[in-house]
Amino acid sequence: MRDLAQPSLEQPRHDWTLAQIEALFDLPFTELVYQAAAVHRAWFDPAEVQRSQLLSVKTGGCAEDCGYCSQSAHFDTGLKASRLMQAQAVIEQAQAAKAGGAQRFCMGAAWRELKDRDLPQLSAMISGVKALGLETCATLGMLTADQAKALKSAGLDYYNHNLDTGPDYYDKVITTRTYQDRLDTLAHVRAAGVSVCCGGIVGMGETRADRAGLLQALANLPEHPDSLPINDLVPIPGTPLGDSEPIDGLEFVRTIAVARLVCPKAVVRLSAGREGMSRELQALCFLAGANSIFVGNRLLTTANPEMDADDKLFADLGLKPMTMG
Ligand code: SAM
Ligand code: DTB
Ligand code: SF4
Repeated sequence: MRDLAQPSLEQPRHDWTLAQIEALFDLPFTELVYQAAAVHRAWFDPAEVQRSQLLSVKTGGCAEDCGYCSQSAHFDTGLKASRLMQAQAVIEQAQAAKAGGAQRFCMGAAWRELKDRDLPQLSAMISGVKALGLETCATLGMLTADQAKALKSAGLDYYNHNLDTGPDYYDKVITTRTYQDRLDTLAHVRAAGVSVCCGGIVGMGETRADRAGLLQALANLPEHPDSLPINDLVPIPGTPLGDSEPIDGLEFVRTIAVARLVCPKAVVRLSAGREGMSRELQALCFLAGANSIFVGNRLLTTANPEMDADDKLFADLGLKPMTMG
């Protein structure tokens, strides 16, 4: 009989080697999914899926050159840029998201970094959303230690800041900020006591080794991310990655499964890209350990499945919203 690696149901580890993570990717598909499902069940109720909803509170005109992004000022994507929304308008959208069944509301801004002058408006937004009884999340670019503390005081529960890809592929995708810049922001977020939401994107032309590198970087952070989004690239015409070859669905499921194995206690989000996925592929992702999605028919600037379709998917799969801790 072959010697297959056994699922680790022990405490999370932070000393993963690239070879160990690549060996997980190389497992026979059903073995990998079986192991990931076992680890998923050790830490979570596998029937529960967390539901987050996004709102772009400041769209487009971004100084960064992230090669996948509709919002970068470096590429002509036809997107109309807009200013930071008023807190009250955001709170109204959050109310609607809550009524639709979202548990967490994530406010995204197309910024390279947060500017102190915008803090009062953002703080009003965050505290207003929190007061509705929603978990709050924001993704605003790079933060200083003091800015992270100010957001925490305003009532921020989660901060999303992705590593995006493995360290070796990173400079093929983004040249205007470094991997270390991202790690520094994550450290400030963690130090401020804000939960970390950090993951990446696949389907950008990276190799399996690059995907393993991303998951290694995430697993070897001082603490595993609380939320771990895996985005399937939504190709945007006009961006350098707009014509990328889509990732094979089974390879996407493998990525979810390995994320579950190396960060066993993280809430793994089947994030951007669901609009292009079959129900069956999404079901495989849930089996492989994904336990969060974005709900609502819009992500930041691109489409997401209609709420009705997701409600039906949940009903057909016997899934229910995650009970908040
Ligand atoms: N500007 C901030 C930043 O980059 O940190 C926050 C917003 S940014 C849009 C948040 C994340 O969305 C990116 O790090 C990336 O992982 C993901 N993302 C952006 N465009 C995407 C696309 N076309 N397909 C998949 N994921 C995407
Ligand atoms: C994350 O990892 N994915 C979300 C959220 N964090 C901010 C963003 C997905 C964006 C997809 C492309 C768009 O709608 O512009
Ligand atoms: Fe700007 Fe964020 Fe888009 Fe990069 S991903 S271009 S930082 S909005």
